Amino acid sequence: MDPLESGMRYNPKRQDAWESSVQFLPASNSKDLEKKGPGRKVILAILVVIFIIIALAIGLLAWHFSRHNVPKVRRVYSGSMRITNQEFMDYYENPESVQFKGLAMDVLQQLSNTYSKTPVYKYYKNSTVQAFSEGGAQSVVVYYLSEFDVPADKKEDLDNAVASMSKIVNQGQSRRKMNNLHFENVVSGAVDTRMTRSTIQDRQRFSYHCQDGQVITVQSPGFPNSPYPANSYTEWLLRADPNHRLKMEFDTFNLENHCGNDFIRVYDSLVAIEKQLMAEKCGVYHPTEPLSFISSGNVMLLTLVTNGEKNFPGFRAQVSQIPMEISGCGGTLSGAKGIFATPNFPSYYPPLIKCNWNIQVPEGKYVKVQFKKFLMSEAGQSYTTCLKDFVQINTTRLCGERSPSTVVSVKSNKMAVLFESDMSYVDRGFSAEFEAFEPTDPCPGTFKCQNDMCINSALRCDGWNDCGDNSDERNCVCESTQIQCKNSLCKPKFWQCDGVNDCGDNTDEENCGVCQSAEDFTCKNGNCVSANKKCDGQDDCGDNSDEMGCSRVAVVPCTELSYKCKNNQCISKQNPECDGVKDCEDGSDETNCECGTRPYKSSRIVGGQAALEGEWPWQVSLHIKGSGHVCGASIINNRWLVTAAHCVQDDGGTKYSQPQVWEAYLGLHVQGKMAETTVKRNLKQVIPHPFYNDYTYDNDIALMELDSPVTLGQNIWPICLPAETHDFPVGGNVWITGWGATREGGSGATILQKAEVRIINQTVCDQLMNAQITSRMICAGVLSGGVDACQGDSGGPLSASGSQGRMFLAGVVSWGDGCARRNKPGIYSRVTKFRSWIKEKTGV
Ligand code: 4AZ
Repeated sequence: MDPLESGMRYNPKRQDAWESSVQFLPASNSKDLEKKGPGRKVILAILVVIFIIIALAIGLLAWHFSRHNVPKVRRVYSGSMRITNQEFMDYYENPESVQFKGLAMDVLQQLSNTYSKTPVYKYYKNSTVQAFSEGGAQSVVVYYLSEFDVPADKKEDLDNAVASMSKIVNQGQSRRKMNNLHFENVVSGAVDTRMTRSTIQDRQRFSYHCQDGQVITVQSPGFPNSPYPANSYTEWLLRADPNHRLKMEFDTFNLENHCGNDFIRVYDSLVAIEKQLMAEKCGVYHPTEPLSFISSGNVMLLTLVTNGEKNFPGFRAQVSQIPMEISGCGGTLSGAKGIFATPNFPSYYPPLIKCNWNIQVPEGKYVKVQFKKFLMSEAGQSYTTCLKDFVQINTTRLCGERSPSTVVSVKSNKMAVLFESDMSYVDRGFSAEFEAFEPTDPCPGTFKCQNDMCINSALRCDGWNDCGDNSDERNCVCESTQIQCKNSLCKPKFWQCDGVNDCGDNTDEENCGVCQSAEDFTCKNGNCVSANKKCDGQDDCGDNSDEMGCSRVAVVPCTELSYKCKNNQCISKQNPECDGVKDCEDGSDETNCECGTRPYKSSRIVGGQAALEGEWPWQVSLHIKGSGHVCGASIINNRWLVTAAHCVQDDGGTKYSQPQVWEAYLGLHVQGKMAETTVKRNLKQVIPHPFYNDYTYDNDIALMELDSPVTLGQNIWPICLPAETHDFPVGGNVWITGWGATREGGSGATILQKAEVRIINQTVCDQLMNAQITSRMICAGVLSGGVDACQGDSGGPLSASGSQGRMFLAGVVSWGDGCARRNKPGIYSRVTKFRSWIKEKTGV
């Protein structure tokens, strides 16, 4: 803001006085001026000078006051530096000791002197020494916090001044006095403002020093008996003996999912310095997904910050000291094949580490390395130059996240692999496999991709990018079942017009609408209307499809596509249920939304098909008493399950239709292994759909009522039922889960399995399945084969992610032509078609 301008605005009274003084000016009488000659001119000149002086004074005052009106903000900076002319004493670990206080006072004095040499000193309030640690030979590291009250518009100047503290300290020291402390390695910067929130009421600090063989447990306040407190800041200062590192391993981690609210941070320091932040975490980590951190030296800081919203169970971690020499960091690798990984993989590598692997394969062969997992992401990293954490082979640098098809080869039998991490942010690193290959035949019996990967030859030209660089799909002659993309790729015909750009150049999604003109919009009912009629508030199509998905949610006539609110008004938003936005006037689209969320989501690291425990908390295993698992089912509230009608049809001797023959296992992960959270229930009633057709599998859905309600929780939780008008778009990704056969004719899985498939176009599916698909069915699968539901999965959920990751029950596993065959998708009962029947029978 311009200070003068604001001065005028803020001092209207002065302005009035100014105007009145102008009226008294004798110069207003021009005749007088003429008569008296030069004498009057002098007076006039004096008056003008006075006028200017007063104007300047007022302006200056106004500016002064306006400066004081700029609100001040509190800025907290953290820093650490090495004092190279002090020897560390154990007393320095105790802030109550005389020695600590003495050295702290000297540090603060000198710190204040240092700030006094900067233009930001006028904003300086005070500093506090947080801790000391060993700094190597004859030196001590000091960790401190400095507070400033700075006008909001000067914040950046202050940030810059503090960030360049090392320069200021060095300049100051060239003129240092004999008994001054000598500072080096200054690291400083602003503290994250969430950690200095004014709402924080509860501050706690714990300090531990790990001894050899000792394991220290750190846990969030109240753990495990109560959730962590609201509006709190807790820090754990952790130390190890010199020449050791700290390892912190979380065995429980359950925080709010939104890091803006509650989060932990791990620092490679004893004070919260951004430049030495190793990681920030929130949400839930599954016990099988290891979360552990290793420091670069003998200190580590853990902080927990919470706000006033929702408090979760919290965390527990074990802290121990490990030798500085860390295992798995580099070395010589020889032989024809072998594996290696970053230290602490699959958990986080330490900061400031450098590992060199020297690979040597038999003479005459060449060597290649395939990175099966590669996670090296960090804020501020450029993925072309990779200057922060990286892997280097010859001149090739790799960083960021890379696909498992990343292969690097050298034309030699020797390869040097270097891995380096910098002082901030750590990730999980890589696991890699090296292998020798014949220079003349790099992929014996298999297909060689351009990126040097070798893949099964049968995967060539199958429409799938198996190499990762598409080289297995180039130069193919398309089969009659495939379409030729403009870019020369071949893709299965069934992928045409499914809403997914499979070709990469959109060939498969062109000319999909029935309307000829490019200016026309193709309605869902096949009508053509002018494209500019879309979202004009009028139902031009006749089925409202031109008014769906518009940014403005409108009340529209009720059709098959519009969502019906409880007050019978229909709105134009697609899938508005439980999306966090109140779209209906009566708010009914956001009621009964305690569903479809899950504590664990599949992470980047746990691969494979086995689900995580608790990842699908609505999945049920239905057992016939005495004979084990038969079908799957889904929890829709604390009393009701949805399954397939074909699971509950009497069959010879077994009365599957009778509730007493069944037992339902809720919260089960491994067949035959009841966990603490698993609940077994008998059934009160079984209600198959009245129109279930045993021959066509039409209306293949049934309801089951438990004999008593279950307590809902982390591992037992309902899935959301979609509204009748909910749209599961073709090409959309959905999940199937179950303990069914892992291949056609095979036996069932012990651990709950999961697989991702796509919704398939209804017409295409009907063609593929010999015209057996009714509107009560929905098809999903992977048309190249290999992924599908199978025997034993029946009755289980087809889960589709809605907005905000909430899961909706799109289908119930029903039938198929074998399992996982090419061009034979899985067929599911379309739950939207049964929404009112479910409501009628269960009230859900
Ligand atoms: C079954 O027999 C079954 N491929 C379930 C699903 C599928 C096939 C068979 C779909 O329960």
